[in-house]
Amino acid sequence: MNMTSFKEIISTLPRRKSWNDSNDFFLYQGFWCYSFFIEGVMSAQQNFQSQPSDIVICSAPKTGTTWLKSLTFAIVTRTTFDGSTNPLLANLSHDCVPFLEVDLAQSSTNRDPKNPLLATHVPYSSLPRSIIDSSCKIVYICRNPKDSFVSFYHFIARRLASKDMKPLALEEAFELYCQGVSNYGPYWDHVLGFWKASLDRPDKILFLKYEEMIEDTVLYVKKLADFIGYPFSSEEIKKGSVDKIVSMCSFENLSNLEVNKSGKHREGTPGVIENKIYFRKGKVGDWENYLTPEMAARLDSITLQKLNGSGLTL
Ligand code: PAP
Repeated sequence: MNMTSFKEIISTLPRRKSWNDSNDFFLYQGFWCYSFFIEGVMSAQQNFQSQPSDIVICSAPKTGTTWLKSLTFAIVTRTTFDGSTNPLLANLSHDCVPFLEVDLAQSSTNRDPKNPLLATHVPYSSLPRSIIDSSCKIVYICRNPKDSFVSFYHFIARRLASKDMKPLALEEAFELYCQGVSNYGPYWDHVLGFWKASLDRPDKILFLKYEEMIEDTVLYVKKLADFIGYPFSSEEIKKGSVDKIVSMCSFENLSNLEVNKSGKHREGTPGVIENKIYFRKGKVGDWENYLTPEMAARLDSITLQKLNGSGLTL
């Protein structure tokens, strides 16, 4: 199938207003998404061939993707670059890790053969078959829905502000989020898909939580390195290699790099984004500054109900 057929299929899908007025969300295979990304997902589902050495970083938007990409990239490149030459110091981490539904949608080989990493926001059940079937590894990160919502709302607001546009009111976006209408949402379905798969296939999928990683980043960087097959030797641990990666990838360090203060991601394309928009506060619990107690209670109760019986808490 080609792009025209994808567009035709998308035009028949259920459609809702998104969080900004310019692009609608479409419901594809049970998740809401912008048409541009759905085209990429359809194409990747048709074409993408995974390699056994691939490491696929999966997440719903605004759950810690930028950070997880940085940490994973730093782990796999630690013997190639030293602390002053790592590409993460001169590039946004999104520019170091190809994005499945954009960069690899047309061709699986549109990537540096030395870099085993790729990333996607696609839900587990819609991943290209070869990712599910091959022996590649998947690393998933999730985050408390209240912080994730607030982070996403600000991301959209800042993006639109750079085009002199305004987002929906916070209350309206919140209503849509609670109904499951968010980019790649419903959020709970996204998390549960990977959670259940990680229980079924613990050797294939590492399931991480943003809050736990903030709490003990050193521990999780070691776990991550072990899981993806790049374990730290005791020599490296003694030399402080883990701590160096943790501090290089910290919010403070990355957000203060010149490239992340003034650079642009996908410059020259309609999807151009200022790098600084990917860095806001990097804190746990910032929702308290934006959600009323009633909103928080409503989201908590939806989360409890959706995750009921799964063994997962968020
Ligand atoms: P994406 O899905 O568009 O890639 P993602 O990186 O998942 O976005 O989410 C952005 C959030 O991660 C922001 O959270 P906030 O709005 O609550 O502040 C951003 O600040 C946070 N973030 C970015 N880099 C880091 C980092 N190095 N450490 C911790 N949090 C980070």
